Amino acid sequence: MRMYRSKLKYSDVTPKEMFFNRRQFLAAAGASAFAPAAFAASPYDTEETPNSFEEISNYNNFYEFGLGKEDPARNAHTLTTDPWSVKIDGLVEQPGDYDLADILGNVTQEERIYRFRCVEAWSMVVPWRGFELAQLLERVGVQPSAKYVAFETLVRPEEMPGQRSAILEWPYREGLRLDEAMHPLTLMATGLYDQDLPNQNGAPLRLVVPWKYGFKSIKSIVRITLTEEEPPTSWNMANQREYGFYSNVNPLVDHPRWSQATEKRIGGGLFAKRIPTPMFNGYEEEVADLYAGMDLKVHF
Ligand SMILES: Nc1nc2c(c(=O)[nH]1)N[C@H]1C(S)=C(S)[C@@H](COP(=O)(O)O)O[C@H]1N2
Ligand SMILES: [Mo]
Repeated sequence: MRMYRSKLKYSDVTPKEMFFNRRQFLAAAGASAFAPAAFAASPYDTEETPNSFEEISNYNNFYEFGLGKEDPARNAHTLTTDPWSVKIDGLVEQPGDYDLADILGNVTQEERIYRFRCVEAWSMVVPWRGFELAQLLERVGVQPSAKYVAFETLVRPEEMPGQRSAILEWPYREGLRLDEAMHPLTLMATGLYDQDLPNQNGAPLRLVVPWKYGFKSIKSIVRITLTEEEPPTSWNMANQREYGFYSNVNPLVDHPRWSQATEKRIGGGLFAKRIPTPMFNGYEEEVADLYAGMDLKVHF
């Protein structure tokens, strides 16, 4: 039994209380002879206080549903997320159209509380529910020549009003190097707090790569392709100078138009102090090795 299915519902308490209760519970459980391992917090959980469900689901970037932060919450109810299937193709042993239920039936989901840092310099802390992307890639079998993973969002202009104009080139695309995709921090999220993802957060299946700027965490995924070459990605295609393929969170490399040294935590109120942005968004210990020997100013 995982935390998100526990009897104490997140909705019963504020996120802060929940977080505190859980830590207390863990401390108590740890002292007993039969500590329920399934309740263990992920070693990857941040200690920072999660944002509320309301904050996470009402302040979004999802250009398929408009440019304003409140547009996705207002517009994304039109998206049909069931049935849903994901085409997995390219350099894989078992390519095919995988039904979402089939994907979820062959992975282990868990809760992960991650920091989330948008390239626009705002941030949140989100309790995701999801599974490690590595589990899915291992299941379909990655061919030895594969070096990258490309992702695509659904194209369905009838349900996605933003796709009726050329804000970006649709589909929204993202990509990771294979070792980044296989990293245990890299999550495919299906929910947040105790429920399925709200449409505006990328239902029914979205990527979460917590050490990279938010735009790498592509939403409502319908295609995953293993490739040999670095795949084209939406924001890099739109503005190569401002958005690199890597887009690792880095307080030392400013965006050409603003500093990345600090961030505004959503929900902090009008007069909240900006907080410093840590290297790799706080996941330096886990991921720095992936970039050993690389000049992070060049490969930004
Ligand atoms: N398909 C798609 N995925 C997307 C986006 C988008 O516009 N379309 N926006 C990205 C950006 S810029 C951010 S910051 C995050 C926002 O995720 P959230 O709304 O769940 O906080 O989604 C990313 N994934
Ligand atoms: Mo973003």
